[in-house]
Amino acid sequence: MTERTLVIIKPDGIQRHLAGEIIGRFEKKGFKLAAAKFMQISEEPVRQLYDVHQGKPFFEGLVKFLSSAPVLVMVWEAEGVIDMIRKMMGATFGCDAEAGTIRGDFGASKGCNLVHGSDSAESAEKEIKLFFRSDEIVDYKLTDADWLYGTND
Ligand code: DAT
Ligand code: MG
Repeated sequence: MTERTLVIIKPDGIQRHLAGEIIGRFEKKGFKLAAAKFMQISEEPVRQLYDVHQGKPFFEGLVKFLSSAPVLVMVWEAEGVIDMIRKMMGATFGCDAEAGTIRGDFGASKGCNLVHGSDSAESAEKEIKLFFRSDEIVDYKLTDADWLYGTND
């Protein structure tokens, strides 16, 4: 089933010039970019994005970090995209993440981990709504979709 997921290239990803690298991985995998905004997020939407972590010791630091500098917020679309992007991101901390993943290849930190990706269909729906109106999500067809999904027979 076609899914959409929210991806954020976090402040460290932008400051370390890794936005193109991260987007390139998703493009080459064949995912469809459906929406994008370059912005500095204020604290309130960050609190909502991470509301499941409210009260944890790292929560306030996380809110400060995400709202401290510009980020690139995107919606990516594909069959099974939510789990595939989580796999491509790697484990939460760069120091634990497998080589070959975004966090494993480019990060060693426990705080700055380059990228956010929704962890379930429910989270994706909630998170996309925090940043995009439905008319900001672009509906179009990738011309190579049949080749990507093997439906070209
Ligand atoms: P993920 O980003 O892999 O979905 P998460 O949802 O568990 O991870 O946590 C959200 C963010 O909070 C994560 O990207 C980095 C930060 N974080 C999580 N656990 C932490 C911890 N124990 N110490 C410091 N920061 C943490
Ligand atoms: Mg998470």
